[in-house]
Amino acid sequence: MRHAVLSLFLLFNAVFVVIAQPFTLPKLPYAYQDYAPYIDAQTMEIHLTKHHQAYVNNLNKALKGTPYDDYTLEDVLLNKSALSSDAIRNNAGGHYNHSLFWEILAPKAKQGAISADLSKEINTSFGNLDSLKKELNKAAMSRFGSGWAWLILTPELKLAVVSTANQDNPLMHLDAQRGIPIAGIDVWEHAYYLNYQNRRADYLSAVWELLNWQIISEKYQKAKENTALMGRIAPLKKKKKG
Ligand code: MN3
Repeated sequence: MRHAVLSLFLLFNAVFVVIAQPFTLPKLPYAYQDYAPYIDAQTMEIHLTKHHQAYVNNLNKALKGTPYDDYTLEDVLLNKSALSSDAIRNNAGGHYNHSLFWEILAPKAKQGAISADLSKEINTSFGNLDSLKKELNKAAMSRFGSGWAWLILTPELKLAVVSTANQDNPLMHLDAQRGIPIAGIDVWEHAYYLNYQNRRADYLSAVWELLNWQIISEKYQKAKENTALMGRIAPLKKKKKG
């Protein structure tokens, strides 16, 4: 009997671990060629099946045998000790950031409308959508080297535009404004080099043609309601004056 209980316990744990990890590559919601002409099919395919796949593989490898090997992706990103490993930090960020990026992109015909709620909040925070676009593009253009530009919801429940280096993101313990990502734009050269070479500005204009504001609105709504996650993200400490 004891054996049976123990076996059942081990089986349950094994099943649980399989569900929690390892992480797997998500599927794109549309076919590679559906994002053209804004992002070409080859870039989409390489970006997903080579770059993103590598983050997934290396994340699973980096977590194996660590205390974090049954953590959810958010738990890893919020854990300062886990992120002290560059391999975990870079690849957990890479997996999270790209998964979000694929979700918010859609071909024109499949894009949904922005919600009244998010639209109102954008007007309050930035003036209008065009001003938000300018600010996000500025964050993306001024990111030296590789990184991301983000629209986030801060712990004060305000919208903000931030930028992070490499595969960092605003959920992490950074010495910067933190928040739940609502939208993110990948400004690594691998995201645009085949079609746009060094022309990051042209690529950014193209990305704006692919943003699915219905999904971004849903992400805004979910972030607002996710008080558990928000409670784990500390507000940015004000720098002492003087
Ligand atoms: Mn990328």
